[in-house]
Amino acid sequence: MNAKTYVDNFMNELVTKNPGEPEFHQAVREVVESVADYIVESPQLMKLKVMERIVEPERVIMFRVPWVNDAGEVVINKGYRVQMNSAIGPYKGGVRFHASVNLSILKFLAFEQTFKNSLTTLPMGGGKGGSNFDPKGKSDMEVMRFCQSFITELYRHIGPDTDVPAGDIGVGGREVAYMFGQYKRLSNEFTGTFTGKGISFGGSLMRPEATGYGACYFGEAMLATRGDSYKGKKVCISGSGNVAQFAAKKATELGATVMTMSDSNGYIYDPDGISPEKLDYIFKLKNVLRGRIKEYAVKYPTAKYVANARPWGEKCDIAMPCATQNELNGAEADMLLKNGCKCVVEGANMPTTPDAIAKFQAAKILYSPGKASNAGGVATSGLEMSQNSMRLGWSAEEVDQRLRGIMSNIHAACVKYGTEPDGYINYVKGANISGFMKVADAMLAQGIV
Ligand code: NDP
Ligand code: 2IT
Repeated sequence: MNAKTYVDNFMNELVTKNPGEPEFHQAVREVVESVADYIVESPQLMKLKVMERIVEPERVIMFRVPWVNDAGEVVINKGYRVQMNSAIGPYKGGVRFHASVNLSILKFLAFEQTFKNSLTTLPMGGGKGGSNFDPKGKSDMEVMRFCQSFITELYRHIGPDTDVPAGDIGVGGREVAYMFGQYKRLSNEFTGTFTGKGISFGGSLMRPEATGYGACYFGEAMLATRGDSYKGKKVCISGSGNVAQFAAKKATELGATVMTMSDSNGYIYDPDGISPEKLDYIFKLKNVLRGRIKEYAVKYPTAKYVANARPWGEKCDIAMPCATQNELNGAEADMLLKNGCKCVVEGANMPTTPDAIAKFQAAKILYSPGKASNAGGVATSGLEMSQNSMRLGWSAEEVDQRLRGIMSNIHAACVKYGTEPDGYINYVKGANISGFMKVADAMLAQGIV
């Protein structure tokens, strides 16, 4: 069978078996297209149906999350944990609280996580969980009660050697702490079952910074293949949450100027660049005041706020989508290319649509998929697990050194498996093949499970 026929047959069957899950289909198609050549040449992978098994979650837990809001009303949300693949380690991956959360989104994220975790070289399987709970505008006590109810069901399915959740959209230090507190109470154990914990109770230094910093380390490695760097570059960032904030901080430290940040209502563009002082304000605005990005343009009137728009029409050398899936489409890719963008580094998971990726690759600009360039977050979660197991903590410098080493190794793996005959590095192919090989190898060894 040739690779194209394999992909067509595989995707037809996947879509039939998993109707109404467009994000999951999109994530699977990308990986299957990358590894098809490799699979059709391996009788073992074909016969033992490794890819067919990888796309079927080992287990999906879906549950009711009832809680009481400050007005005394009963609210019911949906809770999920997708335990995708444990071939190379316990399930590992974040928890997302966002109104849009559904099974398709969590399956795509758990699927991506499986290959991302494999790329980190650390022993972690793939998982993802979440709820359609919307933390915006909720009081601390409402968030706490919701987290406690969520864990009252989930605690029986997770554990330090079973499944280790962490943060994602809508889940940061506050939510992880509330979930950890309830988990500890119900399990009567103090173990490293969550990562992204507070420093006073087993969290790793540098975990908050890790995803954004790691993305910039990866971007530096990409630019270095063309004798270039972040220095003197204009960077457009989307999002203003955990990943976006630390991507902006590191990009600035590396000598770039950050021009934009955004949230789901719009974006700000600062013609003078977001200086370190202005970025401090964004950290406070988002993490302490829990405000909206438009307030930046009120505080700094030389900046503009554009409602209901994304930042990709602004001129930049480097684009870092750090908000959510499918937030950069083909028309926006055309605008970035027209404005001279040379490098796209994904901080979010699957932020670039397939047609936009194709445009970047056809133009031969540097483009990295999130599963490679945002892997620093989960890699540092893996380092938090190691520290918890050893019952000691490393210094920030030590964690940062390890993070740099891991990002550099992931980059090298992408170069090894993704370099095309003309020398262009196809990071999508490189990341997918390299991530897949280790998982497939472990699955072949473990029999039909
Ligand atoms: P946060 O909740 O801290 O921030 C999310 C940001 O993205 C906010 O600015 C939010 O705006 C914006 N956003 C969320 N949903 C949408 C949407 N539907 N449309 C437009 N903007 C949106 O999350 P993180 O920074 O942790 O996560 C951002 C991305 O990075 C996600 O794709 C996540 O999966 C990925 N990621 C996160 C890692 C981590 O360690 N946290 C690790 C690897 C990847 P608003 O406030 O309006 O919702
Ligand atoms: O998408 C991701 O890699 C994350 N949200 C981080 C997962 C983790 O376990 O740290």
